[in-house]
Amino acid sequence: MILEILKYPDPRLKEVGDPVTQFDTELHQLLDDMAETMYASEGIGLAATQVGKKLRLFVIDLGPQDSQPGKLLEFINPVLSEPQGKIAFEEGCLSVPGFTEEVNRSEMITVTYQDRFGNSHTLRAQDLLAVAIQHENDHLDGIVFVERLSSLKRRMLKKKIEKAVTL
Ligand code: QAP
Ligand code: CO
Repeated sequence: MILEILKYPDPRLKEVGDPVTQFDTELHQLLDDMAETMYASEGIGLAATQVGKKLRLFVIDLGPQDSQPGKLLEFINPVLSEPQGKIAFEEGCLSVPGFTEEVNRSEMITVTYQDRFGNSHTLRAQDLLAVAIQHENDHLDGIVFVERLSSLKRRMLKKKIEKAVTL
């Protein structure tokens, strides 16, 4: 089932997600629906916050990467650590459609997370995957990339978004 994606500045995008405690069929249905919703919108990442679920989980599929097919990744209760390096990346967001802006992130991070069955994993990620994980993890803390911009860029982007909304 395709879910409705909340659009910035919906106040529900500011809610902080609760840890997932039940690794049941309801959780699996939500993960499946989020993947379907992400693919239907041609996104590469979607967090539960963006579909109005106050839970700490997100899905990512970067699409085909150096002649490898795309792979769906599911992250539940992620915890980020060991940031290394810096990268400026032109980010977009399914909750801010039609707008992109360069955001500063760590180039490399370690993420410890659970899969849909509750098993724990650790992954060292870099470049686009590291950026995607940081972007989606922000959603779980109620942060949209717009809030990560310098004050000047943030003011300009917010103005552009307001203008587009009221058209
Ligand atoms: C987050 O972003 C992300 O404006 C996922 O019109 C951002 O899926 C991960 C999208 C940067 C890694 C790097 C945006 C689709 C999708 C739009 C997305 C749009 C249509 C964004
Ligand atoms: Co986003």
